[in-house]
Amino acid sequence: MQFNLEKTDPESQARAGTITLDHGPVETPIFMPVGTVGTVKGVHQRELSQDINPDIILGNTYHLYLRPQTDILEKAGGIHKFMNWDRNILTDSGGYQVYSLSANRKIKEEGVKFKSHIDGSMHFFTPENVMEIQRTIGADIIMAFDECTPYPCDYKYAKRSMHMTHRWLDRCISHLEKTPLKYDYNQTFFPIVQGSTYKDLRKQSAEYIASVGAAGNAIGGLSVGEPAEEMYAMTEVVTDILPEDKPRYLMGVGTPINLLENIALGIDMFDCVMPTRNGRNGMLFTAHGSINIKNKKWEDDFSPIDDMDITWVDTAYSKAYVRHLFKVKELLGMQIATIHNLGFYLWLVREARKHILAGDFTSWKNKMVKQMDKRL
Ligand code: PRF
Repeated sequence: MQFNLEKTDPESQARAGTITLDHGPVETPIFMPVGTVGTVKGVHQRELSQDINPDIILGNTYHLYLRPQTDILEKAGGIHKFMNWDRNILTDSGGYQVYSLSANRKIKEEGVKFKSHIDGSMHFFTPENVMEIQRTIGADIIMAFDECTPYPCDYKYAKRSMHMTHRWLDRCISHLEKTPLKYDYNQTFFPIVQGSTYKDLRKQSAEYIASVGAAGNAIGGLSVGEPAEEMYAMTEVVTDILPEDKPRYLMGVGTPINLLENIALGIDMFDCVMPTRNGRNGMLFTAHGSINIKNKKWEDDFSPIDDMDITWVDTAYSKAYVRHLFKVKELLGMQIATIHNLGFYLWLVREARKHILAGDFTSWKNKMVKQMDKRL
């Protein structure tokens, strides 16, 4: 993997760059659509590649390990072939899903014992087996196995957990060195900063993570219920320390406004279920604020869902029609909302990139934040 930093905004820490991976270049800042179980829910690969057009999408180790299971992915020749996606993929390690989804999980130094949310079966994740699973899934970027602390989290727990995440990181790295690649392309490993909402812990964690010299670095444990201002304060502490010449990935973030504020603090990569999940619930994001398409006020509004016409669905369908689809629970409503929202998120990060390159990111960002902070 190579990272070429093209420009930094004069008035903020925002950066534009290009990450080069074996399944093509990734222009940053980037938003990665979430494809948890090997599908970006509700979108065909053709629509994803042609209409939404991301350079990279995300998959989840936890989910893929449970279903279809790693032996099937290995027989398929890896996740790209299995799901017919020939651009880049990043897999999260399960270090978040295991805490948020599974029941009866027991976290120990050795690893995490957990009960599947599907059938109640027992499983054990360790830094070592999670690296092997990610080798078999075959994503281009693979993540360290970490513990994502909840919010709020007491200082003592956050500190102990952070140190364990650091020890797990050492185990991930030494095991990866012994685990050969399964397919004919490279995999790049990203470690994850933790430390909850404590500045001193975040600083310590960022220094530790920077010291391992990985090709890219991630920030976890944020957007777990803390106020946005607290998230931004933590991002700032960490981006100040993480190396400038490596991409920085803020995991599981966030709203369109969160994206722009964190880009301003030096983040290059994001992923979040919000555009897809909220879309399936009838929430449409636009440059002028968010719309609850199920609202009665759209019943006879035959104007396009978004006159910006970013993806073809924006002007092909009226608000009244999409509201109707949601009301009668037709699949097409969710599909339209998903394509629209992902199209909007990708547009937003591409615009951010354009404005960083043009040198007027900060004034554009401030205008957009004000504009998007509305419910229509
Ligand atoms: N760790 C991992 N994945 C994550 C997170 C984390 O802390 C988050 C936190 N927002 C989202 N996804 N491994």
